[in-house]
Amino acid sequence: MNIGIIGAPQSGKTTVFHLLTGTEPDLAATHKRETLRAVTQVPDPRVDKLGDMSESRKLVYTTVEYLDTPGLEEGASKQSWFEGVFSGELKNADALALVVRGFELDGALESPDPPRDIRRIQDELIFSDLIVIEKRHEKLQKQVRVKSPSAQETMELDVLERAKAQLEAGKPLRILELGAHEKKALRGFQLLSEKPVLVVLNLAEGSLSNARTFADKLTADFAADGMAVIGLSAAIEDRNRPTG
Ligand SMILES: Nc1nc2c(ncn2[C@@H]2O[C@H](COP(=O)(O)OP(=O)(O)OP(=O)(O)O)[C@@H](O)[C@H]2O)c(=O)[nH]1
Ligand SMILES: [Mg+2]
Repeated sequence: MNIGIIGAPQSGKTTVFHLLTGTEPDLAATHKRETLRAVTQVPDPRVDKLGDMSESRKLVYTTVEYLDTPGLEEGASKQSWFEGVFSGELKNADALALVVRGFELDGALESPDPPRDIRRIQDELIFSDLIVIEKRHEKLQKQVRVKSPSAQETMELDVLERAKAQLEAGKPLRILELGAHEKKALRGFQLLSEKPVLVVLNLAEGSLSNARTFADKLTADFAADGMAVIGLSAAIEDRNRPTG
């Protein structure tokens, strides 16, 4: 299982990454615009038990691979972010953790506004998918003009048109109702707005007692987009995690 951690700059993505993977931050590398990758094993008492019972078989834990990405910035760097991380490496993720800043940060250009940040990132996912879908749609349309389409191509054309309309309306593919065959037709494109999203609302330590309330509010706002929300304070959790 592959999880891509995405979000606006300085939202706490790298802190969440270290928290989830149990890796130590490399202070010299902080804020370098690069992606980090780490694999963790999911402890599973059932696997341990099987291991005790049989010495001959090799038992493996489920592994989860996390990918930490640079923040999305407006302007010139947006293009490289898109090409490098976004459409590139993130494609393989099975799910996305969208980290949003809920804490005040010295020197930040904007005050925290989780719904704004979620919408911004979602719009990027949608925009990125629209480019892919339009390209394929155009190509297929040209093809069926010279040669009558197979049943498979007719179905694909229909799915592409529905996906296109969904994205143009600003809605993620996650919530487009598709049959099993239709889903399969889109799978190869590894579309970003189709991936499940868990919003990680990253709060200041002082707001933690209200984490539930904040998270419930966001859940209500984004349930229609098929997103789930959790509230935490990555900085505190990271400080408190067991070492060694
Ligand atoms: N108060 C508070 N600060 C946090 C929290 N999580 C992260 N920070 C701080 O926010 C800043 C950014 O954290 P990072 O984890 O580097 O954020 P990022 O999203 O990886 O940043 P970029 O990769 O530069 O986009 C650091 O100064 C963190 O100490 C939190 O839960 N509460
Ligand atoms: Mg980072």
